Amino acid sequence: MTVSFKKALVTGGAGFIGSHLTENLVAKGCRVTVLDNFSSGRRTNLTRVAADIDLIEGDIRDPLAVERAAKGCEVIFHLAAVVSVPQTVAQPLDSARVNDLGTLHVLEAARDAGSGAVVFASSSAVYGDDPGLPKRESMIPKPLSPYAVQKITGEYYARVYHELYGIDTASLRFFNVFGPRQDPSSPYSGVISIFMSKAVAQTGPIIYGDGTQSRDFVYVSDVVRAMIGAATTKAAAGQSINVGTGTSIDINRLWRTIAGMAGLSNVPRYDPPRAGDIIASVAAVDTAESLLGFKTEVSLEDGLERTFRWYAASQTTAGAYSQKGSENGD
Ligand code: UD2
Repeated sequence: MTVSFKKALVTGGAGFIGSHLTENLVAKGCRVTVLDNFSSGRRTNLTRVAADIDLIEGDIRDPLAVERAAKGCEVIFHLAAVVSVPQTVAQPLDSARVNDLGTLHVLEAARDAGSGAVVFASSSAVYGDDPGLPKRESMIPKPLSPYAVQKITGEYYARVYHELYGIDTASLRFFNVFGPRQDPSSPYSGVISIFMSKAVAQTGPIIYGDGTQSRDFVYVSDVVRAMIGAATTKAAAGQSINVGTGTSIDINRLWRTIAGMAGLSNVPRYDPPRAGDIIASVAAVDTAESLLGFKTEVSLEDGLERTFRWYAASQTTAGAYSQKGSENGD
């Protein structure tokens, strides 16, 4: 399969999701520029495509770096961000320089370069603790952290750039994304990456609360398909669209499934719930279906199997996923 654009910029292309997107675009014959400051991204994530991409070490806080990276790019995928919620809580101003101003630099660079489309990586965090389920794009955002405020702000800017300047901007609200290369090194890393690293080390995890809280886990290759779909679908312009599966699993069952893959019968340790933890999260998927014709293809079981295999293989190759806390922004 090919894509209708020849040259794309991926900001944050050395990160977990960005590197999968970059590989997929390269495989489709697209010329890709990656802009990353390696604050949480890693060069090794791009090993397989290193010879095929233009890799620029630069920061989205620097408007000239973004402008240079965007030259000639028909499409921009904007994933670079401070991705740690606790980091944005500790440093609201510094994180706003990246997540708010950086996003504006990307949108300006798109305007300057004459890019036709920008796909912005947003988050289900914008829904906050709204008890309504499933989470619908029509719900009023209830951000509970600087991170969520910054994501909804980016969405509003993206929409305004569509309305004022005619760029086909689309914001995708990722639910709980998982897959190979997700970094498990911080306590706030995605729960699947943490459970996987525990399982391959043959130890039990910590479950916060009673483990009945549930999440909508979406496999990274499906997220990549949604991003490419959003870049090439006119109907997505100016819209905010959930990217999830429409189903959820609770944390107890998630651990039992992963433990089963590792042949483990460890009982997890139960600690008090995390402050601000929400009970349930699941995406309404009809907007993605109707606007993008998008449906997830990888089942949770398949995705977990693929992810488990990757963590198991990484453990034997010099700790490929072990990472210093500082690289994760902690
Ligand atoms: C997700 C996002 C976060 C923010 C938030 C908004 C990820 C990785 N995080 O947080 O950035 O957008 O949604 O709602 O996508 N848990 C354990 N043991 C562990 C780790 C986690 O029990 O070792 C629990 C945790 O308390 C929570 C669930 O697992 O109930 C999922 O945790 P998470 O950090 O993967 O994701 P979430 O939904 O809290």
